[in-house]
Amino acid sequence: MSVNKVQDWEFEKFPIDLKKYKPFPLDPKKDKTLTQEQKDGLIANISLLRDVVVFFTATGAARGLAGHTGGAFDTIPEVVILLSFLLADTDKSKYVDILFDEAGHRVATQYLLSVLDGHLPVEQLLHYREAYSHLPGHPELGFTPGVKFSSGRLGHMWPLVNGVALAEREKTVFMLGSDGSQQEGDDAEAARLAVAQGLNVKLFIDDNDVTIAGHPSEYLKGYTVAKTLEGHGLKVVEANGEDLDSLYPAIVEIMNHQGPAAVVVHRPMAPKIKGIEGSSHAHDAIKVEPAIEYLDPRHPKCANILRAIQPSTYSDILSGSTKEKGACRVEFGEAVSRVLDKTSKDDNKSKVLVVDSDLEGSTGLNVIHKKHPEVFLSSGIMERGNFSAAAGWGAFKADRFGVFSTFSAFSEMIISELTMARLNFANVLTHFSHSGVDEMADNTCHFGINNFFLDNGLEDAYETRLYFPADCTDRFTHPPTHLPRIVDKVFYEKGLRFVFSTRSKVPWILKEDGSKFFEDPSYKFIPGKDEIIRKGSKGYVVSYGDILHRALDAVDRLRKEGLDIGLINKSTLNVVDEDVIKEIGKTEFVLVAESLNQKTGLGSKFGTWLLERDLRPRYGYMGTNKEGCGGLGEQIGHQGLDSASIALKIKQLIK
Ligand SMILES: Cc1ncc(C[n+]2csc(CCOP(=O)(O)OP(=O)(O)O)c2C)c(N)n1
Repeated sequence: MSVNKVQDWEFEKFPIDLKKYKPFPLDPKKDKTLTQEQKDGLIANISLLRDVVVFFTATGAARGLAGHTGGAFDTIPEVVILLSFLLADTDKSKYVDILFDEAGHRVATQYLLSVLDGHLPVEQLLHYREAYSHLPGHPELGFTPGVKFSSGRLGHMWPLVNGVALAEREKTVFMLGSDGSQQEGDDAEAARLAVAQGLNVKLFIDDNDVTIAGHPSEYLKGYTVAKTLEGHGLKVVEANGEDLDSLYPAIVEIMNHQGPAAVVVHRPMAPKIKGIEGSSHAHDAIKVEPAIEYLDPRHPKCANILRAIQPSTYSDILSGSTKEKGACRVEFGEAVSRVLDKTSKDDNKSKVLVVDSDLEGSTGLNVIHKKHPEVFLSSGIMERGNFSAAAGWGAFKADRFGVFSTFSAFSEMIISELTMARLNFANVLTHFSHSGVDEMADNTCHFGINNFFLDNGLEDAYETRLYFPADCTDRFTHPPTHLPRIVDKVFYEKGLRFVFSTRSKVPWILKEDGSKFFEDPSYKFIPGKDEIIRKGSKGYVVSYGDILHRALDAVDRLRKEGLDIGLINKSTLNVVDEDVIKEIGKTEFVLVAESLNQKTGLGSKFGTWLLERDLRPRYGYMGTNKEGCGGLGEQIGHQGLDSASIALKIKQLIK
């Protein structure tokens, strides 16, 4: 369970005095320039709110819950000015009073607004991203008091904001934007609609030239936010975000323009925070040391609280698997690199193209970037276009293979592109990391649970295979285990091949004699064949991925009680292994346990597969069935997918 030392800490409600925040009204029609007093007031408010953001986002970092600081910190000047506009709109006739944000990871702003609006007690901010704190990694409407919209998948907000503007024609709608989110194709569509319809949408785009993997000016040459929007027909004004003499008039100018308009706000990310300014490290939650250095001279109490917080610990050592764990998502890059090591750089270059979408560090592609730059393409946050580029590379000519990767949640974005890739006989190996829900403090919008949507071709279509490795190579002992064997086997196969991994590390699956199951030299990965992890006669659990070791713990415990229950690892998710289904279908029960969506996952199909074969064991299935609770490992218990819940379900199926 998480250790929360802050609750024992002696401090008045919150160690920064938010009463010092003194908002005042501004009307962009009348207050076209700022008096010195207004300027000073804005500067004081900006500085105060920025300190609050640094402090409470750093509590997430201190607990090991990650999070984001820089983006929210950046946009505070725009937020403070917009709050002044809202304050001047006394009869609420001019503006929709929501600061929509297309970069949902900047959720710290929304939590702060919720506090300022009196919906959240300020001390709640100290529980940023903790499980059950109702402060998850992205804003969720209906989940956090005072939060007014849901956001978190980049590029998805502006199109919705257009709808709000269409519904409230007489009002102006604000949206905070980012140079990362603006890379998404949906934003281009939204721009066209906003211009065609003359919508009163005003964008305030933090153009800090930082995203997760680096600087757009380096990896996406030719991309400029301002020129893009101008090209679509918006009114665009550029400003220096750290100079009110530049920022305020720019904001006033677009506010007085009828129709869609944007201020493109230039600034280095996290300006003046020593150690992270201008770097992509500022995108994530600020690390404790620079936060302490920043806060010590301003709010020593905050710095002391950060020093006192202990990282959350979450331990679930289970029987049947090792206590050590490995990161399959990182190992994917290693496994691909090992395949590429076998051929010359020239050969690789002519055959393989690996396309990243700004997540190389999270999905393991950075290993390929480093070891095999000859095949690597850094690209922007443009999953649809990037997937299709990988597919186009892998189509139309034999012996070419595209590789693509991002989080599983965003697999939902490429479904249509996938259909066209299939109809063009494309050969693409895609790694979707962050599958399931484990350790997803980013919460529901980042759940990667609809992976079966990817198997959306017809029975006679070009081949689609979904693979979910159970464990990865042990960095210390090295013999290949499950993931590298799968990658090695399928890398140069034809068709659309998907490899899934989880955000969380997973342990190594053990045989009953204690040796590693997938390290056995006699083990061969055969696509479409299930692995029998434990043989049983009474009934079977069918599982895979991050639930396999949890199911194994449940099965082993019940076996010790004398119940002869077996366990299957269904590593090829979408192919029926006729031998195995026959064997398990003849036992008393079959339980599918998985972390994908209970509505669309394996469990929603397996029962049909059994009935089609006239196999009628008692049948149960369990998968992700609830919106998230935030936090890390707590997500699994929240979904009832822990080993105790699996054991209970097995017992319910035994008569
Ligand atoms: C559709 C989608 N793709 C990828 C991500 C993962 N992601 C979260 S933030 C981010 C970078 C965003 O950069 P920017 O919006 O400029 O924010 P900043 O770094 O300034 O905070 C990425 C790639 C996502 N949330 N949604």
